Parts: sequence; C-alpha cells; structure tokens
Amino acid sequence: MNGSARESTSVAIVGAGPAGLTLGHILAQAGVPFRIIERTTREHLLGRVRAGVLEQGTVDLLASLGLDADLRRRGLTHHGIYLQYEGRRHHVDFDELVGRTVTVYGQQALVAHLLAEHDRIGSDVRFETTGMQVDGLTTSSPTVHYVDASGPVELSCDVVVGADGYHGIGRQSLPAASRVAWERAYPYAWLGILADVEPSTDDLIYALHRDGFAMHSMRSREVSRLYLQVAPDESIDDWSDGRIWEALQTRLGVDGWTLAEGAVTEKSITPMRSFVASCLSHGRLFLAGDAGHIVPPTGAKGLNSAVADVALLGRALLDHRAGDDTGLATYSERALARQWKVQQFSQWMTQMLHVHDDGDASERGFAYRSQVGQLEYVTRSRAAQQSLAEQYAGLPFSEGAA
Ligand code: FAS
Ligand code: PHB
Repeated sequence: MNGSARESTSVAIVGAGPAGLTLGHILAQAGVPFRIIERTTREHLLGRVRAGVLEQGTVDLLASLGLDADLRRRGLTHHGIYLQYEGRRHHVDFDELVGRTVTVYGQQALVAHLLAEHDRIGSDVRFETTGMQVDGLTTSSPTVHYVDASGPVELSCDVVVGADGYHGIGRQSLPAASRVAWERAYPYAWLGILADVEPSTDDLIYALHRDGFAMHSMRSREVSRLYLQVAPDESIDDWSDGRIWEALQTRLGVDGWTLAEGAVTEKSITPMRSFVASCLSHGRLFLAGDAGHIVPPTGAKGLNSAVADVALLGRALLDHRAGDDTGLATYSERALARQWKVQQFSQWMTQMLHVHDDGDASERGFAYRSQVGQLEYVTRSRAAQQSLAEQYAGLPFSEGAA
C-alpha cells in the first residue's frame, strides 16, 4: 500500500482479548518482540463482561508469568459446583474428587490486569485499527496491513497470530480448503445479568428446571452473575429486571434457601453455538482462541480454551526462535485434539441442563425425564462426578499432545 509506514516485529498478534494479551506476556517474558493490533477502543475492550471461571491450568499459567497478583487478591477459589434438578441441589466436590479447584475471576478483570501489565512493561499494543489484511503467509516474512491514527501501516513479521475471535480476519485468511469447520447451533440462548447483591451461594449452581436452565455465578462477594435459558430470538427489551428475577426465583428456588435480589447493572443475551475450525494454521499464520473454536458457556471453557491454545502456541514460538519448528508444525493438531475433548464436555453439560422444547409433548417429556435420569446418575455416581470434576477443573494443557 503506497504511503504506508513500513515497520517490523517478530510476532504480529491480531486481537487484544484473553488469547492475544496472554500470548503477548508469554513472548514478553522471553524477550520476543511483538505487536498486538486491536480493532476496538481500550474502553470497549475493558467493558466486555463475558466469562467468569478460570481452570486450575489457567491460574497456574498466569502465576508462572507473574500475572496472578490481582487474581490472588480478588479471585474466589471454588471447590466444586452444585447440580440442581427437581427441587434438589447436589454438591460436586472437585477438591475431594480430583484434588483440583477452579477460580471465579471475571474475564473483564483478567483483561484489565493483562492490559495494565502490558502498559507497565511498555508492550506495543495498538487500538482502534481498521482495514486489517494479511499477506505473504506462505513466505518467511508475512505482512500485516492496517490503518491506525498514524495512517496506513505495513508490518512485516516472522509470524502472524490470529487471536481475533469468531468474527476476526484470522480464520478468513486461511485458504478455502482450510476453512472447513464443524458447528452446531443450540435452540436456546443465555440471558445474563450482573447484579449488585451478595451471592446467595458459595459455589456455582447449575439448575435444570422445567421452565429452563438457570445458573447462579458471581464476580465477587458483592456482585452476583446469573443466567437464564431463553429462546435464541429473544430481545433483551422484553426482559424487565422484575421478570428476570421472577424467573430466577422459580428456576433456582429450593426449600429453605433464599435468592437475594439486587440492582441489575448489566444484562445481555448471548447465543449458544459450538464451532471448531478444521485447521488452526497456514504457513506463518496461527489461530488461537475463539478465532478457531467456540463452545457453549455451560462448561466454562471459552476463555480457558483460549489460554490453553496460547500456552501451546507460545511454547512453539519460543522453540521456533531456537530453530525447532516441531511445535509450530504440530500446533494445529495438538490444539484441536484438546479442543474436541472440551467440545464434547461443553455439549454434554449443555444438553444435560437445558430444556429442549423441540418435538411433540411426548418427545419433550421423554427428553426432560432422560435428563433427570442423567442428573440422578451423575449425582449418585462417584465415577461420573470424578469425570465431570476433572473436565470442569480443566484437562492438562498438553492434553492434545501426541
Ligand atoms: P475475544 O473475542 O475475546 O478477543 C478477540 C479480539 O480481537 C477482540 O478484542 C476483537 O475486538 C479483536 N478483533 C476482531 N477482529 C479484529 C480485526 N480484524 N483486527 C483487530 N482486532 C480484531 N466464555 C466462558 O467461559 N463463559 C462465559 O460466560 C462466556 N460468555 C461470553 C459472552 C459473550 C457475549 C461472548 C462473545 C463470549 C463469551 N464467552 C464466555 C467466551 C469468551 O469468554 C471467549 O472464549 C474469550 O473471549 C476468547 O478469547 P479470545 O480468543 O481472545 O477472543
Ligand atoms: C460466569 O460466571 O460468567 C460463568 C460461570 C460458569 C459458566 C459460564 C459463565 O459455565
């Protein structure tokens, strides 16, 4: 592009979400030059609410990078979850079952901390960029073209990482044959709220109710995060705070327990889908996180899968700089192997806990009673609970390794 500023770095990271920011810190710690190029504003990035649960592996990686100070201050260690159905609530104790825990720490707080740490160490992070294009991916020096406040930029680099989410240009830059993907849409969505009220539970509650799924999560001891299953075409405008709390009281209520209500400070509806690209690399382009895969949030795997990808990719990039390209050559296969295990778990949790209203009354009744049977088996079988616990607390990042 004429008139472009010609610049260079080693790794061009497209996207400043959890995947891009975490990868940037892995590279920074090893002294590898990089630039993170983000489409939105810093304010928009910091305003996105999204995920809430970190697997043990994610916490361990952040700690190894010295990025767990805020997490240790504000994160809430959870020893398990509650499964609830037919008015009964059962605790699945991860600690007792598999000796692992999870940490409740919102994606918003994580992104803010990762970004603040990039600011502190002087990382090269560009915001409000447009016109992102990549070329030369099959050469040893690909180029990322974009426009920022300074004008058009041609950034030559060694490697391009598409950490730009489901709607990014990373996956679109793969050749057509590599853009094959497998996906399924679910016939429901999640309506999520943040409320200024102390959580009414210690561990997260996942509830199957005839009216639909509901979940009680949290962000701190002062802020609750709650979700309701709604139809995929629902409008948030049709859900007053009162209607939301009424549905939550119905779906989460059990004898002897009270759900405290409070001011709703954020509410949104998120569609649910499963999506997996067939390939996460092409030449010197590598995809990580939502750019390559999407899971329904029921298993709390979206954010954690993004971190798992960059843990693998970061190691491979450091090996590449040392002259060993084995990690990069096998990255796509290893990351996807782990991701399919995550996909099946997220699908299993989703189907077990959501009301399926397709089919006639008999088919709907059969589906619901099968789910109750499934939940009765899981809550009474130690083996089933151990399987749930080891997957929810997180498979090893190297799970995909051959
Ligand atoms: P992200 O989408 O977070 O980040 C990608 C970044 O790339 C964005 O900042 C975007 O602006 C930028 N970008 C895109 N195109 C670009 C371009 N052309 N140029 C430059 N930058 C570009 N997961 C859970 O576990 N639990 C949840 O409850 C949950 N709720 C969610 C709710 C919503 C509405 C969404 C969308 C996702 C939710 N997720 C949840 C999943 C979410 O947490 C993702 O898994 C996580 O953000 C993945 O991180 P990244 O891969 O970094 O992608
Ligand atoms: C959340 O707190 O946002 C959350 C927790 C667990 C999930 C999904 C979302 O499975």
